[in-house]
Amino acid sequence: ANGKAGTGVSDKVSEKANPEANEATEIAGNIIYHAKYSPHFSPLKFGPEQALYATAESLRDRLIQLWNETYLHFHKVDPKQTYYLSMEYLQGRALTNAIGNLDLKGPYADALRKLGYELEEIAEQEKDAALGNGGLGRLASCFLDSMATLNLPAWGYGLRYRHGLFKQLITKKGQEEVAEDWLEKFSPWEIVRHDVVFPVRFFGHVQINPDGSRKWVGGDVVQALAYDVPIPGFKTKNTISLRLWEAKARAEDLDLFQFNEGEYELAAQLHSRAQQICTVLYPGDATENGKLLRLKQQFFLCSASLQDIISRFNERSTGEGSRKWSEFPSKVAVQMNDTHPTLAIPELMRLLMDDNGLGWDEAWDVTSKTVAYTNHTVLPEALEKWSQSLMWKLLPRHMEIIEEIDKRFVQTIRSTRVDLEDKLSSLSILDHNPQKPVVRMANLCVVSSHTVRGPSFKGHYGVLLQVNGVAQLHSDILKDELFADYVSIWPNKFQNKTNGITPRRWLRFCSPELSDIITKWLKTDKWITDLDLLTGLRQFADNEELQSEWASAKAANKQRLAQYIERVTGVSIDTNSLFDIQVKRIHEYKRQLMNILGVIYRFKKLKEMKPEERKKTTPRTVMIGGKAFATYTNAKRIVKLVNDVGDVVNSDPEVNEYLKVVFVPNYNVTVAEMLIPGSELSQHISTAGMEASGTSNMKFALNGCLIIGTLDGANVEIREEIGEENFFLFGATADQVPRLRKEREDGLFKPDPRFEEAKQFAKSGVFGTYDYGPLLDSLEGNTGYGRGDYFLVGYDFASYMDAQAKVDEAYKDRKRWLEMSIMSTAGSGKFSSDRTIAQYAKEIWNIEACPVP
Ligand code: GPQ
Repeated sequence: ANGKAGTGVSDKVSEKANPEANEATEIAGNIIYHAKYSPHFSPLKFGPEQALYATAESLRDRLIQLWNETYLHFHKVDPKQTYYLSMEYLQGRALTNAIGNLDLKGPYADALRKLGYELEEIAEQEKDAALGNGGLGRLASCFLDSMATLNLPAWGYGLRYRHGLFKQLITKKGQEEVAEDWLEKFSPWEIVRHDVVFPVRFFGHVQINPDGSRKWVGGDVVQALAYDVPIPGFKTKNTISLRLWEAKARAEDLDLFQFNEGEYELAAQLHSRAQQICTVLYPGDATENGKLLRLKQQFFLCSASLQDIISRFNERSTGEGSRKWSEFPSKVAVQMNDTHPTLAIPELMRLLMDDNGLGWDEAWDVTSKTVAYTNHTVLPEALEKWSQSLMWKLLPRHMEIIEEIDKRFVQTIRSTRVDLEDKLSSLSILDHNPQKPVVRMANLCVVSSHTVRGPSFKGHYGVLLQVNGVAQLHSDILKDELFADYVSIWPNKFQNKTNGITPRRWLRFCSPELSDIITKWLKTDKWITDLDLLTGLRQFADNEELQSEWASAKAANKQRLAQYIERVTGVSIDTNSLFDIQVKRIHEYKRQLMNILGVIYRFKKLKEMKPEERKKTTPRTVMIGGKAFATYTNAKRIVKLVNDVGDVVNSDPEVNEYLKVVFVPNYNVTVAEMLIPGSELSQHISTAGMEASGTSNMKFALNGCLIIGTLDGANVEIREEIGEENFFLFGATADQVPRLRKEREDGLFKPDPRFEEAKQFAKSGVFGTYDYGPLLDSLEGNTGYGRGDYFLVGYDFASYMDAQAKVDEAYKDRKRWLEMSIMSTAGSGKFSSDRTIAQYAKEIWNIEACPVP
């Protein structure tokens, strides 16, 4: 297909003149036009990369058109609109998604063929936009797809990081991190808005005016410049925007005098300070604490986005004075994706009071009716706390406002709830611990987002319950534990919104084979936007014809995956073996260590078997992938261990027919799109109560992959939907965990002998010279959490191994396995992000669809 690579652009212009201009010819002409006139590359070459950029630009033309229509329509109708604030978006690639959502796959494939290329080959040239760390960022991206598809008046706001999540290299040392460079050439999808610029201040001080009003002045001011990434909905005109802010210094910030004196660095110091803000994605995932730069990033996102939101409100508003501002919550909903954008609260208060003259009560009323907060974790170390002194330095006016919010809250509780007096030290926003006074961001969110029981007429807010968790179990834990005392103050403030995933990217586009079979058997493709229709497959789950089609789609996806694995790791895997996958960020609570210990035990047993015994076992290929935070030592040791085990197992001629172990490097959205369709078993094995939801579990189930898992996060609901007979369950339940931790710590139970055997074998040196002692000792000794085996690997290992044995047995009965696989897909309808977003729209935001005619 590369035949024409290397030839010049002008050779193909004649195609444009083809009189029989069908859609494909027109598109081909368009692509050529961009290759020729968008001056990114020299015109002499039209290789796959040039073809990618030109193809993307031809699509961007359409997206801009649709985006303009959508924006004008929203402007005219002026509905209430949602603004999703997130520090992370894991968009992945955009080409296949845009072509699919615009329903242009056929014409684009034909057009590219005319130019000598296959669409898939061109799509593979694209780099992932990885402006996020893991589940939270990918969730935001799935949400955007659903908001557009449901025609909702909604926007995403984020930061345009110059470098996204690091690239993971696997070397002899284990994981190494390399800076990622998605903007190396440029991104063909973004549109810079030179007219959308807002000033954002840092540091400085608060000035008190003669009338008593306050103003934040001085310090550094940087410009926030908007870049819009169009987000097309599936088969709808509605195309919304992901607005990413970039930080820029002003021209006058360059000190020409100093520059002329030869003091180049001093002269440009404001420029370089501004530039730092969006240089890298903060590589934290749930457990890492922030620094000054991270706080700057958070405030930068909040301030720019709110100024933009307010200016749009002003543009569209017809009211005047305070009446106008009281209408703000009926036009604007701000959703905070975890506490990272919490500064939106004091910033909105500041903008309303200091820039628009509202009094405290008015500003508070507007703010608390506007913001809502989603919690994504109960891990205590992941609940953001900012040092008060850092906050006073960087954001003095915001600290005044936060103090006032806190003071009023504490006063109200003191005067109305004497019973909570002794709880106030943990309920208040400011923690005055003399060692380390901090601001507790989750508390700020909960106190500030009110339960609103306003009049429920069209265009106004109804009964809005404004703090939510991301799966039923997680939301219950929030209510019963983390936020229990707040529940006693505001019983109705808390609710659940179980996460979801977009069925476009995660089934329709990543597995066209399986999608076509589903459409054939359901006799409609409406399931793509109405995922509950998948239940229609249940009646055919034991139909042999469907099963055989299902099996061949799976086989094709396994084949494709095997080729990929061989290409990136050099390991050749048996496509008849059970493909067993665990991919997610590496974290002790996610228990990749339990997975690999199970593999080690399996390896040991296989070694001990006689050849004819081995033949009776179920051959497996275990794939593990994921990134470890750069300074998270135990996570990096786990990566190293998996790789070392793989090296030994895969080169063992006695065993490698029955077991292969592969570490899949650089796990990201695109790799997931390859792995998930080819999976047969996936592992979601976190310690119960610790994984807020999980979302890859939903993707695997949707693709007919069986789950081995604990009763944690969304696993609970997946099992409910697909049936317990189709789910390999094991492990302690969330309510047992505290007691078991105590017992484990006190040495009150003896771990399963298989656990001890696996651990000893791992320590014995069979897997190389690296010292795994400290890692394995975390399963008994001191983990830094101060208690041994905090994640209960030792406790759950026994039931885990038993469940794995059931998996081996089940896989031998191919017919039954296929039936379970079909039942998994059939029961996955609930986990569409369309369902999740429809619930947010109705129960939190009170917004309605606004389809472009
Ligand atoms: N999650 Cl707090 C992240 O990916 N990053 C974070 O910083 C926090 C949470 C995840 C969480 O661990 C998963 O269980 C969820 O499925 C996911 O957010 C989306 O809600």
